Amino acid sequence: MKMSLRWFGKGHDSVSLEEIRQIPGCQGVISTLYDTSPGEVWSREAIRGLKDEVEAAGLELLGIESVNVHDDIKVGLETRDYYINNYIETLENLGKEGIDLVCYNFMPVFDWTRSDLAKKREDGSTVLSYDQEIIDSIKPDEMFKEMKGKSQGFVMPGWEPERLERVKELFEIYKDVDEEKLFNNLIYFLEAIIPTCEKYDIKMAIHADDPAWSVFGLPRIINNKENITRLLEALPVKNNGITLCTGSMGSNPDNDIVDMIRSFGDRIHFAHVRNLIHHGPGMFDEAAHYSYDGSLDMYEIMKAFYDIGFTGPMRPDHGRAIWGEKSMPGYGLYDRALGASYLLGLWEAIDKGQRKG
Ligand code: DNO
Repeated sequence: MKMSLRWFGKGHDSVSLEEIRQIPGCQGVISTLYDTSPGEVWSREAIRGLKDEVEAAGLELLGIESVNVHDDIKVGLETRDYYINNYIETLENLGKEGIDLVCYNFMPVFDWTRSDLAKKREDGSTVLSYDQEIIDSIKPDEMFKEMKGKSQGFVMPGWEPERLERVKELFEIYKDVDEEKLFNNLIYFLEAIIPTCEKYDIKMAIHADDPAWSVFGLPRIINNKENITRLLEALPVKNNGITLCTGSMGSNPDNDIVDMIRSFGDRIHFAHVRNLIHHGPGMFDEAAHYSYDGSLDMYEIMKAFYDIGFTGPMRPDHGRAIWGEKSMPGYGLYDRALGASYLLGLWEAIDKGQRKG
């Protein structure tokens, strides 16, 4: 396992590479070209620029999160082949620069969704939170405005202002896309790109739907063991893999994360590890990574990753906002650094315990 932190790039992130470098055991970052839009070809020069910048700080660029998929591909419009070709070109350029992990998602309209980005906890920290009742009471475009208002001035991934302008149009183009169609469009996309991934050994790692159920009536297909198994079996090659995000999958208490990790095994290429507290159906708060702060058992999760021989990048996912830090919601330095240290501590204990046993 390679511990990493997500980094949004200079000018986009409140956290610097120099700070990340000082987190013990953190080998690298997961980043993206934040100034590009879905469907655009990433140039080799731009990729190399990002890589050089990361390496100059003594870190490795361990993967890309995300190369976003254009909506025309998800909807299955005629124009999709054009955007798929662009995606392939981007993959080729990434491959030539030695990048071997690409995280992406196939969620319509919204990437992740929360009803609150700064819910106050008893200890004075704030966390991201989700309450289905609140979501049901707002319209999608209001949702965008609200997220923007609460994002501390940062542009959050998946909530870019240009998407807000198009939200009504986006809902319109997705209106005939049900789960079956979305799934078929995903397979169409993967069949087209996998040969390039195989050529450059790029592992595609689809991110779970967050939360793991339908929001605003939109279809969801990467939300439970059955659906993920269907995807992995539809294209049974290693490069068609997943990002196991404990927080997204864990939003639904029916999802047994430990079982999923053990079942998906070497098709997991990237791990997002965070904890959350379930409050009831469709209601949860994010939490500190520590097992006893939330509903997920981090020891069992880390043990499962250890047992499957996981060698890919792992990152502590969203943290609380603590110690007065101002950052993109969920992506401050302090709580994610605590999370990384805690997860590495669990890993060391599991590893040493195993070797003695
Ligand atoms: C939110 C993240 C997502 C994730 C994408 C992957 O914090 O987990 O934005 O990066 O869904 O494409």
